[in-house]
Amino acid sequence: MNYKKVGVIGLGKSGLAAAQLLKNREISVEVSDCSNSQEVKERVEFLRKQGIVVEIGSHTPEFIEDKDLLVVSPGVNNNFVSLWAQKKNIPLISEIELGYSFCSRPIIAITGTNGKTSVAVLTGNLLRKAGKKVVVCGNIGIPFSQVVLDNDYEIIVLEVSSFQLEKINKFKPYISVILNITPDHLDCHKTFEQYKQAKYRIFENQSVGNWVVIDTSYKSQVTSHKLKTKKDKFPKVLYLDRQDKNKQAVELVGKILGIKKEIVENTLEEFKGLEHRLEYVDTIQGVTFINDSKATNVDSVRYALEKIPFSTVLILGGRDKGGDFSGLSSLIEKKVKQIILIGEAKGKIREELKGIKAIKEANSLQEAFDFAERTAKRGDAVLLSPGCASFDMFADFKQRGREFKRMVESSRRRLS
Ligand code: UMA
Repeated sequence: MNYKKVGVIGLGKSGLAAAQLLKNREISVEVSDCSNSQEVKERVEFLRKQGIVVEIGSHTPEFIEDKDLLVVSPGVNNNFVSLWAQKKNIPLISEIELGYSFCSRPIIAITGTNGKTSVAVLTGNLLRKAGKKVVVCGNIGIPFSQVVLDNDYEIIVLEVSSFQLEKINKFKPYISVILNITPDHLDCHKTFEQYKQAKYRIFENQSVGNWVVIDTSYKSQVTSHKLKTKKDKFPKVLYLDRQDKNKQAVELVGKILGIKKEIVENTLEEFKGLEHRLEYVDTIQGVTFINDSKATNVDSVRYALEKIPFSTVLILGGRDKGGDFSGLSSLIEKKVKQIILIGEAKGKIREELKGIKAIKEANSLQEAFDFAERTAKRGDAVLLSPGCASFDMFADFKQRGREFKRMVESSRRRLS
């Protein structure tokens, strides 16, 4: 890497890892975060001890002035920092692009609007069973740059988001997997088309010897990319054409890597699912409680409602990401007996679902839970599948899910 002074924008998990990786590679680095939170201050202290300069409280044009590269955290979007950088001709890259520039191991990169964490975890399990030293990282919670710094792996499974892909340059996985693309993050990407284009970037640098595993409905996208690329340079493509796409994706990755069929089957059989993703919590007095807090977009609520065999009291809402809830109308008619809305998106969702079902608004998750508990009858389910981000009321979807589970637990104690 030929940069003399790099700026890292955002000091969350990925910014912290990026700064440490740069420092470790003896590249001069400074960090800027717009917040003054306690969490940020703790990270600042940690970095300052290593001699890294950090600006907090706001981003300033002076900060970027002397930088020749900016590494932008995935959560930093449509920010004026990009405008300043554009004016000064300073390139911007994402944190996975930074990690990639120091990574010499093969990467299996997995993206998609929904199901990418499950496929990443399953792929990790598969490789582990096949005797490989594997690490599963990225959007799942462990920054790629951290993994590159630790350098303790032979193959990497990387869950990638559109925000990370939007700012790649040379990022080139050995296998790329695109599971599905449905509207999400439209508060940041502005249009669905922009979001899709960011996702397709996962294979733009791949070439002969690499593999693309992609939902068959994106065939035309692959074909047009092939036309742009010289034919002999293009990676091999395998299409996902079954209903159970997540399972098929893992099977195809297993096939590419030459892993025995029995190992693939065992891995799939043993998988118990993920926390916060259609997670069964308890059944109390005949009412089943399901935590699907990881459902942060409309399509994942659709998925949950399709799977759920019960008549459902559904808790929806949080911070809106630009999804259209009216598309859920027919499923809601069939499966939902009561909707309870929480968070900033209450008004918008009420408008989009007007006239469909009984809708109640609650001021907190606790209030929603109490009402759901009173409304649900034996044989029903209470489903937290918000279809929105959590940041208006919680630190993240995990905290939201844990709160829900705590409420179920206290209800269990009260009633038994
Ligand atoms: N910040 C600024 N300027 C801004 C905006 C934010 O300085 O304009 C600062 C904030 O004050 C904060 C930091 O940036 O201190 C937060 O950075 P971040 O939002 O990029 O979060 P990280 O902690 O670095 O976490 C990121 C991913 N977050 C996002 O993509 C929003 C995590 O994915 C990921 O696990 C982590 O890197 C490790 O790779 C989370 C996520 O919500 C789970 N992902 C989205 C999703 O799954 O839908 C894409």
